[in-house]
Amino acid sequence: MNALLIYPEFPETFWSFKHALKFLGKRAAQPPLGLMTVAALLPRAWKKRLVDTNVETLRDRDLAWADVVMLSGMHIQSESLLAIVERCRARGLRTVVGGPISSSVPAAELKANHVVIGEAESLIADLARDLERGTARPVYQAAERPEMAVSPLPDLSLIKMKRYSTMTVQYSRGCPFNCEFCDIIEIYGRRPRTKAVAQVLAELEQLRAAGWREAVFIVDDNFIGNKARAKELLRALVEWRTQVRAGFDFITEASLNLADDPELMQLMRDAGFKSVFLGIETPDEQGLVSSNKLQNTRRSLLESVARIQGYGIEVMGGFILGFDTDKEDIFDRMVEFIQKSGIPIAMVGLLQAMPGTQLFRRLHSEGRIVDAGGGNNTFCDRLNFLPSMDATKLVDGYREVMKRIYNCEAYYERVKLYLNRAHPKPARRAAGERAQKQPRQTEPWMTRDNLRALVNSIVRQGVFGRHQWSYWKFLAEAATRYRRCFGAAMTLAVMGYHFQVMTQKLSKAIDAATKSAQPRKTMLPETSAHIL
Ligand code: B12
Ligand code: SF4
Repeated sequence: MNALLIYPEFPETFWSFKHALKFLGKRAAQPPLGLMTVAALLPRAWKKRLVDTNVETLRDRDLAWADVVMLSGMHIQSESLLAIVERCRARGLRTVVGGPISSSVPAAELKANHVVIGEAESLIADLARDLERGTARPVYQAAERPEMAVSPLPDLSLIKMKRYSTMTVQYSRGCPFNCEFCDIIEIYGRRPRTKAVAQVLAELEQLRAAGWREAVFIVDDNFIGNKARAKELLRALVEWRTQVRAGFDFITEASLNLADDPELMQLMRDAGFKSVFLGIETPDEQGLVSSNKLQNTRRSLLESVARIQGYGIEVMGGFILGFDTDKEDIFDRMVEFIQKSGIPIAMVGLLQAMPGTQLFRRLHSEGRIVDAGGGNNTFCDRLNFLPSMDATKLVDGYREVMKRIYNCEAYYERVKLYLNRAHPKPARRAAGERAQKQPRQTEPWMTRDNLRALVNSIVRQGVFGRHQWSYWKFLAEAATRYRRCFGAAMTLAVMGYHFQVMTQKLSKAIDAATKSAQPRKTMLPETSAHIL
């Protein structure tokens, strides 16, 4: 069999990082790890090719080569995915769709010959056999969530590595918490399943052998879902980094209780973790309680963030507006919190009721669901449910929050606050005191890619940008006050550009949506029953 694996295109969103990636000469942030894993699970005798439409064009001759097309994707990729399925159908080509989208969109709506719900490890052998025999069923649903020990080394040979800014490795799936709006726990479960240390090291070795030296994203739902196992891996990573002298920087996602464990934070720092994405959601305690985000309650969120930053780890934050508990002061409180947090990359989104979640079920039973949503909560101009606050006020308030936090001055203030915490100036020595030998914290930043990004940044932001004065002021400070962490400062300046461009686009999208707004009806219970 000739299997063509296709990854559909993402729309332009805050998460696409499109406007920052241009500076680096990259086409996408990360490769499709799901399809690379599926490819490794398919029979050896099959021939495989992968086309990621985010970095290359899907040509008719690719389709002509294939016996079967296998697609993966998130809910947000549905437009592109459906267009590809349609293109295949027109040629009479068999299609299989899997990935998170199949847990959010009813199988019939995906229009594929076969839909796979769940993780491939436990069902791919049956699917491959049935495809070979021509007896494949319309829907395959994994009966159980597989242990990670059976997850293979992803097939790295299928991707064009240089077109991505970051490579990915998955250590665990699932998260022990129970946030009402979360679909992670519905798709991947609440018991964190981890790979063995040797499996992770083998994946890193594979990347190293292929010449990768840039950042690696550990794409876990919650890297510290099982703290004891995470520490075991981190100790091994510290040792491995020393042995191979590999300059991988790591990025990951974790829960805020990371701040409660100094040993864990120290190990992450030692293992080369440079940033972590945390779901903070809201500065309003009532909102956290009502959405069951209890791990973020009964603490100072600001202090927790600062503690993590103190270990030299940048915090990226996820924030949500639109909880039933939100009052009209939530917008000011959100801006104030984000400014004080020193979180440069703040992903603020409108609450979205993702199909299959506890939130979706509750709102549905209250007759408040409007539609299944588009799978994107950070670049959206409307809600998929009836909120308790007036919907127009909520969307306008969201737009204002984005404009205020991505205003150039406000953004650079946060970057500086973070840099001060993560890279404090060495204390001045008293007269006569001898210098202590400190471990080297700064990595060589001036690689070819980074130099190119710096030049692009100076041209686009400093020469043609709309906020030249703020940019030059920041650049001057980065080169003087923050020269020991100049690389981190300039990387964040480039990221800021993406957020400024996207905020302007968001504002226009909201204007257009407000003008064409129609009265909205809620879904009838029977129309949504299949995705509850
Ligand atoms: C890394 C990551 C990203 C990366 C992009 C990665 C990429 N290139 O695709 C970044 C950070 C950019 C990102 C962004 C977003 N993401 Co994201 N992301 C992830 C994360 C953490 C890991 C993805 C991964 O590599 N997994 C590892 C692989 C091995 O797992 P997998 O893809 O699920 O594949 C397995 C199965 O699904 C199945 N399978 C997959 N494909 C196929 C195909 C076939 C044919 C078969 C048989 C089986 C099969 O088998 C595989 C092996 O078991 C997941 C969470 C997760 N646990 O997966 C969220 C996740 C995929 N993201 C999600 C979301 C919502 C987003 C955003 C829309 C967020 C937002 N609020 O706007 C954005 C959109 C991106 C954009 N450009 O606009 C959701 C998707 C929910 C859904 N139902 O669609 C997830 C599940 C997390 C969540 N609930 O929040 N994301
Ligand atoms: S901590 Fe994050 S991954 Fe875990 S249940 Fe809550 S939202 Fe989901």
